[in-house]
Amino acid sequence: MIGRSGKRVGQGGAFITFEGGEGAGKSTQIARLAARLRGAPSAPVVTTREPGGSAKAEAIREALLAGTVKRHGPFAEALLFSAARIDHLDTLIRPALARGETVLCDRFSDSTRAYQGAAGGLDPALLSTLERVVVGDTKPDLTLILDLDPAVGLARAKARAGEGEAADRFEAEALGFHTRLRQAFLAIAAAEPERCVVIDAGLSLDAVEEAIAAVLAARLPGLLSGPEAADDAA
Ligand code: T5A
Repeated sequence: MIGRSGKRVGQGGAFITFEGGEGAGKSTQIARLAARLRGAPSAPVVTTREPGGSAKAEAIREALLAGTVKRHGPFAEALLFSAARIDHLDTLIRPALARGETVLCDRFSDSTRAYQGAAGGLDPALLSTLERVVVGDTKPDLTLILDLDPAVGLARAKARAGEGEAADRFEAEALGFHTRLRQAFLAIAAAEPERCVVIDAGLSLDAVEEAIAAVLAARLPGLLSGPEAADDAA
């Protein structure tokens, strides 16, 4: 099977992105899936995140999450998320995929579509042009959209941050913004069902982990069970 990122899935790795609102459980589930994949006879696994994942992109992350770019508007923010993504793709994601590794990425271009587009008000056509330029052919093989009531996700993020720690630039937005985000991610999933799967992130940690493993077994069988399973499924 040829994946969307342009290489054989099953004998090599795959590019898998995790998307969703604040506190949906992406980081937690990436760590669990990475542990599961590392115990399987599959390709080596790299975990990473956006914004970030490379030295330059992590520096841009700091400015974006501190809110120093907010006053320049959502287009400036989209450009900076894109600048970070270009470096991340060039220095980490594409080299790992070229080595046949599996890349698990916490947020990717769907977050720009949802946060700067649907919730921030940028023209979707403009963002899709930007995405074509920035991402090119390096599209995810699979995108897991962790869907959760935004009030629950924000409460989880707040509880994890602990008392006294301020919300970051996007956590601090009103509930209406986060509700638009949720709708935007569900619309992306509905528009691209061959790439995206919605996971109910309101379930227990273990139940979400099992739901993700079931999706992988169905969509990318070689990753959890080795190349033979992928060949059998082909
Ligand atoms: N952004 C990003 C844009 O605007 N445009 C873009 O293009 C990109 C790439 C990144 C911010 O940047 C924005 C989006 C974001 O606002 P971030 O700090 O990386 O900032 O924010 P998030 O990606 O939202 O990360 P979070 O850590 O807030 O959320 P996660 O990773 O979804 O959640 P996680 O796993 O850390 O879990 C949060 C807490 O909930 C618990 C966990 O134990 C943890 O305490 N939890 C559960 N509790 C009960 N049941 C479950 N099923 C649970 N799952 C997790």
